[in-house]
Amino acid sequence: MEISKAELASAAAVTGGQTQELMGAEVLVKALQAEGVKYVWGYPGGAVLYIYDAFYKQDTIQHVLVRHEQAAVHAADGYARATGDVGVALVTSGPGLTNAVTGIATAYMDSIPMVIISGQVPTAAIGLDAFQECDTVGITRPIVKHNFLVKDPKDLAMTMKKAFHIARSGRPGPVVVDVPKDVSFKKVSYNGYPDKVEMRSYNPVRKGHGGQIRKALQLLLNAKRPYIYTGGGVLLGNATNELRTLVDLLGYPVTNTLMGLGAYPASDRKFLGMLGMHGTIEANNAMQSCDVLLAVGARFDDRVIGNPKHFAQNERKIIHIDIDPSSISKRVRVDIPIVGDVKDVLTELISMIKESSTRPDAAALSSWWDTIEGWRSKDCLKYDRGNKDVIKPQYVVETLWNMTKDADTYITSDVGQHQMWAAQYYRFDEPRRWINSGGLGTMGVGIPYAMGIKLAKPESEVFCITGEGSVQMCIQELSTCLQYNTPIKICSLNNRYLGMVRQWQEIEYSGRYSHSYMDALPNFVKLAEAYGHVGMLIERPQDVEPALREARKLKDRTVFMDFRTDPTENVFPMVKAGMGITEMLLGSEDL
Ligand SMILES: Cc1cc2nc3c(=O)[nH]c(=O)nc-3n(C[C@H](O)[C@H](O)[C@H](O)COP(=O)(O)OP(=O)(O)OC[C@H]3O[C@@H](n4cnc5c(N)ncnc54)[C@H](O)[C@@H]3O)c2cc1C
Ligand SMILES: Cc1ncc(C[n+]2csc(CCOP(=O)(O)OP(=O)(O)O)c2C)c(N)n1
Ligand SMILES: [Mg+2]
Repeated sequence: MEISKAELASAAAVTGGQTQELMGAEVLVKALQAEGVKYVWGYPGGAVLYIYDAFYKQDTIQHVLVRHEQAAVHAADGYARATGDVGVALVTSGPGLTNAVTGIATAYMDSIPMVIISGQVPTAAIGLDAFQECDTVGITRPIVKHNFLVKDPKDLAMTMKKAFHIARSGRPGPVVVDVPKDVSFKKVSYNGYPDKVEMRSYNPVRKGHGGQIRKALQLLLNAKRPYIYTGGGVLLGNATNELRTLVDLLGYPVTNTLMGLGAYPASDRKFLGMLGMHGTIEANNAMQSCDVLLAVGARFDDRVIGNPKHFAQNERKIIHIDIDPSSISKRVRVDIPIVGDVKDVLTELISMIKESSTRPDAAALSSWWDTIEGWRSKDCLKYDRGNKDVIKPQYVVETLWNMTKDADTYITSDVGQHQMWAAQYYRFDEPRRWINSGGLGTMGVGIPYAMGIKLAKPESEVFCITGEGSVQMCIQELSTCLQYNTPIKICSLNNRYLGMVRQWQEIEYSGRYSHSYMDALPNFVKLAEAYGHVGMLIERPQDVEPALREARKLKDRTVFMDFRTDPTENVFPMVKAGMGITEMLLGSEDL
């Protein structure tokens, strides 16, 4: 549903500048309208019925009725990741909220801006074990950027203003607004939505310290083996252009974390691929061997640095740009911290480089690049491409990439081996096109992410790369896809195993495959058809490309492609638990 600005303004404003007597629920909806919210994913229940009633009386916000609250939060989260806007979900009290918890934690771990509105029992009943009561503020406290329990409808408008501000500013994150039933029912004088918000205790820094940036510049320009390590913060801060300019000016090698893929174009030669547990040799070796590391919006996750003792063995100077001071020196000691917004800081750094007469040491850089090319020549992502007997999972992803690289495409994934193959073999050149759960690693996000994005981007092609394990965790949303006409393409790399678990059991638990195999799986083709969609079974390598081509032709249909892939394929490179990031297993011969 497209909403004109005029409609929105009139929806959110008070008629003729007059005070209106409104129910709390109506104030809430006006707040959402004033924030420019277009979509809300939710599920009704007793505690939110006044809010649902207020939704019934408006037509600028489209509400999407999901089939499970977890999916409501994931869908809103996927929308937020793809668009940069705040995602909004609405759930009822008690089980509605507890079902939403996984979605909230998922968004929190990846710093995604969201507002989750939950119903609560009436204020007088709080603490009395009332029907469908749970301590929402207590339950969600460790997994939100902030949460509010609104006790008076007079506070609703300002609370919503604060919630959106907190969610999207600084290091983004989910904010829960818990609304007791009487607060949504009571009438209150409404004077319009606040246009300003001030919180003395919350003032995230945007501009980096000039002196620190200057020190960083000196280190960077004098480096012999420089490396730029970038993460999700570049995407969250919409700073891909600045990153590109910086890399072009310096000519230094660059890597992305799993969360940062697309922050720098994967097809550019200066990109060394993803680093970390399943990163490339060149990306991991450069991390270990560099003498100056510029970390940009990346948080030195344990999947990235491997064994911290091994990481610390090589001396390097570290510059860390991050908007959240608590990210700095959390896992590794940093030499030059720069707290600020990545876009602001990179802009300043770029202008200092342009003004400076010093240039990178060309001879040292050229020798560094020679070393890197040596690592790259090992071609660590090679696999049995020509296999005619069994579908290699990498081949499905690579074929999809070849077919869609020039198209307007979004790729979501679930969690497991398929996620890593998607990250390694789909080469993302643009920001916000790769949507996955990195920090919490939540199986089940793939379909809700895809349907959330497709609603907002109806002209784009949205693919969900999943596994037969993960896809069953939110499969009920196929029903939502039909109702709201969000035709997505699901590529299930069905290896008949909880493959990532099986891989760990093979490598770390001497092949004791404890409960990583499902003896009974549904017929996914029939299941897709039962939900009103198209199902395809693909069993031979030569059928992969035709199936993808046919699915893409079915523009208006959701298509479930059940690719029967090699059940024992493993993800390589792999850094085993406790090992250093350069101690990689490169293939089954290393096992
Ligand atoms: C099965 C599996 C395997 C995985 N394997 C790997 C792997 O091999 N390699 C890998 O990289 N990851 C891997 N991960 C993901 C990993 O767990 C982490 O989620 C990921 O490494 C974190 O990425 P990041 O450092 O970019 O941080 P993010 O979680 O994206 O954090 C972003 C950082 O940027 C900061 N920030 C936010 N906004 C701004 C702004 N405007 N300006 C400045 N700073 C900002 C934040 O404060 C934060 O510190 C795997 C996950 C799973 C589930
Ligand atoms: C909700 C949840 N439960 C358990 C896990 C642990 N886990 C990580 S990957 C994985 C297996 C995923 O299997 P599948 O979806 O078939 O993907 P594959 O690894 O086979 O590609 C499991 C169980 C998780 N990440 N999320
Ligand atoms: Mg599987």
